[in-house]
Formats: sequence, C-alpha cells, structure tokens
Amino acid sequence: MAGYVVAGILLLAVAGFLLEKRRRRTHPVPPGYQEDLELPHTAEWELYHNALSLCSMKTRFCLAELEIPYLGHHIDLIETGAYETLRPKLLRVNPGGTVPVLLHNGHPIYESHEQIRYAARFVPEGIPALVPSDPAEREEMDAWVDRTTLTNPLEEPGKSAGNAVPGQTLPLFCTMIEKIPLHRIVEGLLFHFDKRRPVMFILFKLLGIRRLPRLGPLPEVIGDTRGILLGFLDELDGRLGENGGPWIMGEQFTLADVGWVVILERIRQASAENVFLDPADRPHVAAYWERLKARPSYRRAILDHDHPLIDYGRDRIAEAKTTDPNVRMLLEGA
Ligand SMILES: N[C@@H](CCC(=O)N[C@@H](CS)C(=O)NCC(=O)O)C(=O)O
Repeated sequence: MAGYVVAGILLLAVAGFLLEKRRRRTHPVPPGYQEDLELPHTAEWELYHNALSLCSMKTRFCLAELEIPYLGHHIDLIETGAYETLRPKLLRVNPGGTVPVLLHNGHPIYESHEQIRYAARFVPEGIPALVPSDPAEREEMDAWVDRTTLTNPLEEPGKSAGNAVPGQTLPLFCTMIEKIPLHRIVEGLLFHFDKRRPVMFILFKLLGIRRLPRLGPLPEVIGDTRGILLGFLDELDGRLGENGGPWIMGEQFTLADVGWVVILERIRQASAENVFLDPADRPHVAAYWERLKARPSYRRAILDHDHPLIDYGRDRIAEAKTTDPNVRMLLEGA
C-alpha cells in the first residue's frame, strides 16, 4: 500500500514538473521592434529590467539621456535574488527569458543595442540627439556601439568588449551569490534554458571566491577576457586621445558613449578599476570615465538603481584580493 502511495506522489511530482516546464518554455526571439506583437501596457514606454544587468543599464542610461519617462518593472536575476526571468510575468513579454525588454506602445523591442537605437529616434524637444546627422559619422558611431554589444560571451568573447566583460563579472557573481539561498538556484537547474549557468552558481555558492583560482576553466576565462578587454580599452584610449574628446564622437555625446559607460561601470562594480582604469595606463579613458560619472543620467540610470548585493559583492572582492594572494593574482594578473 505504502509503495502505491509513494509511486502516486512521485507520478504527481513528475507530472507537475513537466507541466511547469511546459509553462516556462523559452525560445529565441527576433531582435528589434516587433510590429506584429502588442502586449498589455499602461504607459507609452515600459522597461523590464534588472539593477545588475549590463544590458538593462545600457537601455536605462539611454532613456535617461533622452529624458524619456518610462514605467519600470524590476525583474530579478538569480544574482539579485531569484530567477524571475524564468517566470510567466517575464516570459509573456519575452519568451527568450532575458532582460531588458523595452515596450513602446506595447510593442516589444528585443536586444539592448536595438533598444537604444530605436529609442534614439524619439528625441524630445530641446534634448540633444544621440546619433550624428552625418551618415559617415553615424557609421563610425555604429562601429563603436558594436564594440560594446553583448551577444554571445561564452562562444565569442573576443568579438566585443561587451562579450568580454561578463568574464570579468564572474567574481561579482561569485560573491553576490553568497547571499542567495541554494533552493532559489534550484529553480534555474529545473527550468533554465542554459543549465551551465545554474550549475556555475551552485559551484560559486558552495566553493566561494577563494576557490575561484582553481575552478575548472574559469581562471583561464578570467585571464583571457581581461586581455581582450584591455585591448578594447587601449583602442578607446587611442580614440579619445586622437579626437581630444570629450566623447567618442568628439563634441557630441552619442550611443557609442551609452554603450561604453556600462562597461566601465561594470569594471567599477567588479572592484577592478585599478586594473583597467588606472590614469597611468589609460589617461584618456580614466578622464572619460570621470566625465561619464558626472552626467546626471549616471545618477538616474545607475546609482539610483543600485542594489545592496552589488555593493556587498564589490566589497567582498576587494577584501578577497587584499587577503588572498591567489585571488589577487587571478583578478589582477600580476
Ligand atoms: N543580447 C541581449 C542580452 C540579454 C541578456 O542576456 N540578459 C541577461 C542579463 S544581462 C539575462 O536576462 N539573463 C538571464 C539569466 O541570466 O538567467 C541584450 O543585449 O539585451
């Protein structure tokens, strides 16, 4: 009798899991503005975003520069508390299961680089445009935006600074996850479309930052992406030195700067300014970073959305680097 009860319970659990898995099924979505899709909305502009997400910061920064008001929906990633990207509220808006998603009059725009280009077409009266009017300059700006685009960091880390920077974010993931209960990560193990991610978070949680220097292929990823990112920053330093700044396209603040500010911000959050933004190594980038932080949109799009776990993670990395020479060697390279 007891055997039947156990078997019944197991059967119910499996059926429940399969049903739930179906409800949370994800699939890739086409990038850009979705003309044929209109989702429930209450404001002209709405943004599904996350405090930590690099791409979310980019779109927030762009909207702040354009002074476009929007209704924000904060969606947790596991690093900030839970796998809300795998829950129906977000999946109804983006079956791809990622943030950010920008809605304009209910039409979603997928991919942050598409979102900033789309939003930049709606410059309110009296606000400076974020795109040069000269086609040749626009093309040049686009190439700088492409250097910041995040597409496929695991497979193509060398393609852009945007793809390299997640490798430098690993220590931050590792320290932020200390504060997240293990059972929350299990939700990712059950339903995430890329199981490598929850597995990595479980290892981070169980082993901690001090074990990062010996954690499978990750030390190599961190070393390689540091080299790639330094290369892109050298290029940026050269550009700002040549054109005299203050911005990548000279006098005009453009989408190229919107793309870069979040990469530099991620370096700050990962407690790695001394490695990448030292004025002695890259004086033009260091001065540029100070100018970026002085913009009102930096406060509105980034500091005002700060999350306590980001500050916690940043402090823990700094502490681990000062107390553990292996961690310092891994994260600073020398
Ligand atoms: N290429 C996309 C990247 C979107 C993306 O991967 N977003 C991350 C946060 S930065 C996410 O939502 N990840 C879901 C997860 O980690 O479970 C964009 O530029 O918008």
